Amino acid sequence: MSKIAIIGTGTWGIALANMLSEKHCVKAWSAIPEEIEYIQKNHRHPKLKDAVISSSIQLSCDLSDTLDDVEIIVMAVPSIFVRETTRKIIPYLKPEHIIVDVAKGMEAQTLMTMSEIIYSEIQNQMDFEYGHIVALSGPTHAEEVSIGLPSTIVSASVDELIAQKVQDIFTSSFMRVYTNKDIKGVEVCGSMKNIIALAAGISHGLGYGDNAIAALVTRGIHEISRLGIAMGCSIHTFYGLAGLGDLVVTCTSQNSRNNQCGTYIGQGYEVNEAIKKVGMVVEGINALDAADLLSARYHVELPIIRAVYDVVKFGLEPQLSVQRLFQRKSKSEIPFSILELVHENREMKNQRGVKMKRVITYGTFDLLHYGHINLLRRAKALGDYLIVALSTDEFVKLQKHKECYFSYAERKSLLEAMRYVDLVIPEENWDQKKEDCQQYHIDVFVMGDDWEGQFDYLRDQGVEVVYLPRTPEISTSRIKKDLHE
Ligand code: C2G
Repeated sequence: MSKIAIIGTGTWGIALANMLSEKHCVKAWSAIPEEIEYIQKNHRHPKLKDAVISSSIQLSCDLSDTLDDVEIIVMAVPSIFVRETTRKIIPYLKPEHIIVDVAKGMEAQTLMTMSEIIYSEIQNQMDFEYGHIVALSGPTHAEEVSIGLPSTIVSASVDELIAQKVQDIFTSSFMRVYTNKDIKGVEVCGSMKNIIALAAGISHGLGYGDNAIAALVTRGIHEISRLGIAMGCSIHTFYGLAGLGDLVVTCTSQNSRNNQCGTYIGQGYEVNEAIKKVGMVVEGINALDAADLLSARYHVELPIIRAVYDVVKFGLEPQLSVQRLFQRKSKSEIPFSILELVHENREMKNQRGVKMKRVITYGTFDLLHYGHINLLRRAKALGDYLIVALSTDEFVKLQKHKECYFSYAERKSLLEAMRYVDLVIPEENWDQKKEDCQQYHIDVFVMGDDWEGQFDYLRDQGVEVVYLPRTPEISTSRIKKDLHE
């Protein structure tokens, strides 16, 4: 039995409260007294017509009451209120609390995800582990969860143990929870898929059929995953429940507000009229500015998202926007980034017979300099094929506690331009080396001798481990220091 506070009594907050109240002690808070009174009086939520709200849920408008003596705080307010609501809960927050964010969105001004917003607000006031913030996201319509229909969801945190604790708490007779450490990927999915759902609604409103929906789901998840990979996320997240799963359920159901809103727009309603007719927050609209900025920052084309942006922000005729999509240059279905991995794996397998020696090395490679190049040149000379596992932005920030000047995408493109480097893959955590050496059939593992002895364990799986002398006088931090002076 856990003690849980739900902040926000919208449909999703109340659906979760209903589910959690089966096994746990649940309190729920709203800033709107009328919402609380309606639920207390009717044991129903105005927008969850089929659900009977459990009377064991303690409802209140008093934050100190709701947050008193709880372990889990569920942030269930719309994405645009997450920052201010976090400020409200900080006075009652303790380091041991776990915050579960269920709002899906990205903040355009900062390009922060919900967990990053929560973390940044708390960091200003007290020490708090980022790993204590969990993104809970997946194909879960509140209407269905509120009446106990079978559902699945993802509990994402950089701290696996915390993700598992939330997994245990939210697992119920009809809710199956999966963990995922790629919280950034889960949150990018959660916010961007709402825009594809708007597109699905517009398609529906234009009278198009299931073929168009299938195209939007398939190309939509591809679009979002390319953005996510450029942001250093794991592609597996995008083809999982928080990505493809949530996109399917949002694009194919009239329960989805984004779908409903898009349908009205496709039928010719003005955007604001369409939002008013839906009568609830349409997160896809709120996510458009962030999506546009992310596309520019990471140099990733997002054609469907761009088409929705033009309709919603510039009032472009929906039909015209669809025509533009269909007039785009024809292309291969497998984008280069995935092709390279598929192709390289095939190459490696084909060449294995002729003893193609494969070498791998790991690093941040920020402000690429001749010390790095000396290392990469000597590493390549030890074999025929060099893979560089490049630290993602997330890994650098949260595990190496450093800030990179260049983003993952920029550092990756610099390395890929180098003659010694054959393939660049993401380094997402300290512990992937063993698995990487297996997956990529590695013969030689190379690191600078500042890491002497740290990776000898790889010898147990038949990998030759080589530490090469560093180039002593140069380093990224030295460059930054000298430039600063
Ligand atoms: N290097 C070097 N000479 C320098 C600077 C770096 O030989 N003057 C080597 C390092 O020893 C390392 C590689 O270049 O092998 C990449 O350096 P960094 O980007 O600083 O890598 P680091 O941050 O140490 O990350 O899991 C392993 C980590 O990802 C390594």
